[in-house]
Amino acid sequence: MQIKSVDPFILHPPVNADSISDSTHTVTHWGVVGARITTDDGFQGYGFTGTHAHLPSDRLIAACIAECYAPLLLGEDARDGARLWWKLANFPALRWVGRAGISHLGLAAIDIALWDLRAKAAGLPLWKLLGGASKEKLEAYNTDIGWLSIPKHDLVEKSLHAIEHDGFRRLKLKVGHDDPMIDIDRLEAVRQAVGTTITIAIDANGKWDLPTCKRFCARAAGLDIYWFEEPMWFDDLGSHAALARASAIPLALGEQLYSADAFNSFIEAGAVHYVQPDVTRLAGITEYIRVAETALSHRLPVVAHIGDMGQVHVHLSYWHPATPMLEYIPWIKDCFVEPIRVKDGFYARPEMPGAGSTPTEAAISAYAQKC
Ligand code: 0YR
Ligand code: MG
Repeated sequence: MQIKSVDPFILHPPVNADSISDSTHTVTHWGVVGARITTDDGFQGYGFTGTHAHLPSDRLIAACIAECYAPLLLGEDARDGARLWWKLANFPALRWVGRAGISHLGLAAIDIALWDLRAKAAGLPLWKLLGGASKEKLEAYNTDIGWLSIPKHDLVEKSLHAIEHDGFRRLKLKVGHDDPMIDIDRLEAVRQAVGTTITIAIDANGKWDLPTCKRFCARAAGLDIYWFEEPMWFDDLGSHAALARASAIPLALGEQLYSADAFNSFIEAGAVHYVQPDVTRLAGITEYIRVAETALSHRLPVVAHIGDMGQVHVHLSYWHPATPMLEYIPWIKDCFVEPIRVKDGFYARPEMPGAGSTPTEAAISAYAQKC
């Protein structure tokens, strides 16, 4: 399986609504920025990272794939995934300019493509290549009903529809207004409408500070919040450790952490309860596995963040024994040969060989941008 070519691609499919907002940003499209790796025996592996579909920065990732990583991969054996990850992650000139950010997102795309290749060559879905499924059914929790751009009345309607029509039992709502009492009011309305049996998690996308979070958590105490995700600035370990001590609401984070080392710090400090690695940010599946295994060895649940909108993470979640559920945002699924599928609140298990990362010809012709 000698690597013959490494080609970048950029797709910009639209999100489900005209636009959606969380506490930090508004998006109209999702960026699928990836690598296609071809081998001499005719296999093609695809991997990608997820972005806000900002073409200038997407092109930086594509250039990193084509100009920095491709020359290091040509002629290599695609079966040597672990060795190649180390080679790319530790190439001195690249490590000098980026152990996070653009180069890391590019490495994620390449690592996923290499796993996709190996799974296709083995004739197995990724979860099977990794060692088999740890569960019969994987529950989905719905994030797509809870954007900050949705007014309170619609938030209640959408929550009820997701439960009664689509069979979800778990929801996640965005929070993070300048006045946190607006968020309390929205949460109270949803909790009252859905009753006590539905799980409600919340996500501030890093917006607030420690005093705001303490005040918010005291007011939210009766609402049975399943977890509070990214309450404060992503790298602020001390404040998360302090909030974990001050509040009974469990903390979730990880979608902005770039390395196993960063997760280690949060886990060792008792600053995270639900560990949320993301292959699209963590330089791929190889580093994700390190994080998930560390979390399991600390007996913490692993609930991936889905920068890939679930295509790869559904495999990892079916496989990893510490994963009880997976986020659901259905923006880009129809771009893929085997789209993620949720029925009655549970993910269908993918069965095609590969990592679920192969885009369709139709998606490429509809959404491709010039690299
Ligand atoms: C919107 N999921 C998140 C969405 C997501 C973002 O860009 O993808 O809110 O990163 O926090 O839990
Ligand atoms: Mg989040």
